[in-house]
Amino acid sequence: MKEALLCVDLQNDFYEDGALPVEGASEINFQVNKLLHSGDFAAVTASQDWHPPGHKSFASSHGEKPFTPYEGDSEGLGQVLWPDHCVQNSEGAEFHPEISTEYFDLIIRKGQLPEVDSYSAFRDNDGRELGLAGYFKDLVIGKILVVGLALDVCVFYTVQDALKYGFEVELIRSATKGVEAQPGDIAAALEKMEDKGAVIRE
Ligand code: VGL
Ligand code: ZN
Repeated sequence: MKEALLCVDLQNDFYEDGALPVEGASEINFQVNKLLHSGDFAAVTASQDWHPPGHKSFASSHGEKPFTPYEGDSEGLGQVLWPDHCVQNSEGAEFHPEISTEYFDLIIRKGQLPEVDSYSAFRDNDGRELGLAGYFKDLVIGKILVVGLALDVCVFYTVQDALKYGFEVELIRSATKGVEAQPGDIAAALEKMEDKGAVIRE
């Protein structure tokens, strides 16, 4: 079976000095690069969170503090408001300088609509396809190895969508870290992904 690697949101803003920092994020770079250098994959893909300034998922757009709960699901937004992050063309939106991005065959930029968020690399929160599933199907990819940030947000939604589209999914635990916006988010995300059929590999 042909395998693909999918690197979720390995961008400066999700690393320790970024706007929406994930604790220990830089510790995954070694594992991610090992996979990138392996030559094991029929396709190497990456998602890049890519918001216009004033995006509706930003707390600042509502005059609220970051991590305020937000009842915006019907508008394709998540459950909390985020600090401004991954603004298009900003340094925070760039891939981390340690990541071997020269191996990326395809980069999907998501979260570009001002009023809709996109946690999954496959589709916006309101269901609009971003093209990744078709790309994998065309290449007859059967299994996707997922790595990246953040485990309990974009990785979580990406893995569930990959399963929904019928791919086998392996999450590489040593190559992902979570934000834990609410305590227990990481454990809950891992359990749910496993329940739905993802293999969690060390
Ligand atoms: C992400 C929150 C907001 C992520 C993106 O990449 O996990 N989290 N935007
Ligand atoms: Zn975002």
